[in-house]
Amino acid sequence: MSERSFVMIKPDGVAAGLTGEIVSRIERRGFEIIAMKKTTMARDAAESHYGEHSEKPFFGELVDFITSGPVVMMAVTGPEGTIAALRAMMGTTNPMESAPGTIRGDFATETGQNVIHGSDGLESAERELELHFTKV
Ligand code: D4T
Repeated sequence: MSERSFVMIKPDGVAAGLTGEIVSRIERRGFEIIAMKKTTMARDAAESHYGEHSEKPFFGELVDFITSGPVVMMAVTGPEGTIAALRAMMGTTNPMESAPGTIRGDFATETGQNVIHGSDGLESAERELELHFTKV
């Protein structure tokens, strides 16, 4: 059984020149990147992507931030457990609590600008892949 996830380097990560480092970590771990693109997310796509947070006080800032510059989107596959393993590589949502060695633990300090996104489950992965890569 294989599993696929939607992974995205956020505008802060792209602006900091972390694309190569993050792509390299994903590849060296043994996961396969089956699609990748650099794009600036449209506002309606961002509102849909973060739809579960639409009532949260940080929603407006979140959408402003994620549409503020180019992101790098990837469809990543690997064996069963890949979605969770990618989340573990990323670290916790609040980077100040992320372990050293994780992407956020090495490269971020703020929850609102935490460098990377990865789907948090099978359903969200399929939803996000369809939203951002209609043909993957
Ligand atoms: P994403 O979805 O970006 O990978 O983040 P997480 O899965 O780790 O965390 P999340 O869905 O809880 O939050 C989505 C997004 O909102 C930002 N955020 C979150 C924020 O700016 N302030 C907050 O208080 C929280 C909880 C960061 C990630």
